[in-house]
Amino acid sequence: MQNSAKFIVIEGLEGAGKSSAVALVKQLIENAGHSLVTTREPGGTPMAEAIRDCVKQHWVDETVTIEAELLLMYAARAQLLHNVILPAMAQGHWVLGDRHDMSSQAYQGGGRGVDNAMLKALRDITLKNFRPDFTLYLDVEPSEGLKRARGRGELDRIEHEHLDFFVRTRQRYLALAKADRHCAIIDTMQTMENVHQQIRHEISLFLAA
Ligand code: Z5A
Repeated sequence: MQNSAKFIVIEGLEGAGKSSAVALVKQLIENAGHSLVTTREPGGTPMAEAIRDCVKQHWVDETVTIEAELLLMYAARAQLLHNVILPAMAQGHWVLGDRHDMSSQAYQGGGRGVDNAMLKALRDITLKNFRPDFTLYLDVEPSEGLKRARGRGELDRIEHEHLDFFVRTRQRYLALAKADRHCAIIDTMQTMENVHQQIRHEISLFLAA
């Protein structure tokens, strides 16, 4: 029997509404009769969660280099892919990811200015030909996203970046999302109810395809 397990990813800036989108998509996929494993990046295995803490925390008297941040993101992704995502899919479970490789393309590529050749090399080493079957990119204006994220409490190291960083990250996200025929863009500068309605529509199209 053909294994039709799918990998779906939710992407977007902080405050885009990924957390509630993950909960909604999980419900829709499970209602369609598929068993589902959810993941988050960086994170999702004991080692990858330790990397998550490492990249998000503030380091006093030490600059976190762009290279270190980049390599840590891919180290965490390798752990998650080989220990969770691929084994789950091999058993027929669908996987829903809160962030994946598009985050590195957008944050490290767009935000930090890492060049495409380096990103491609790391992606080739880490993922080979593995790609999401479907991505929902939740678009938010950076100032609004940060306002929502701030409303939730203390900001982590990356969230402390200047607005410009998030503007570049969003530009890269939009360029990637528009170029990817397996990606739908959801405008989240509207009520949560409308956002969820659009998500339902996109997932129903994906399930029917
Ligand atoms: N990162 C990276 O640089 N490179 C990589 O390769 C990867 C990640 C994988 C991970 O942090 C950090 O690592 C992230 C990117 C970087 N850094 N930053 N900055 P994370 O996983 O904790 O990600 P996050 O984006 O910071 O999570 P978040 O702030 O929780 O975002 P969210 O899940 O999209 O937000 P939310 O919790 O769903 O919503 C935030 C609030 O807004 C909440 O109170 C909602 O009720 C509210 N909200 C959401 N939507 C709406 C609408 N439509 N209207 C009004 N209010 C809303």
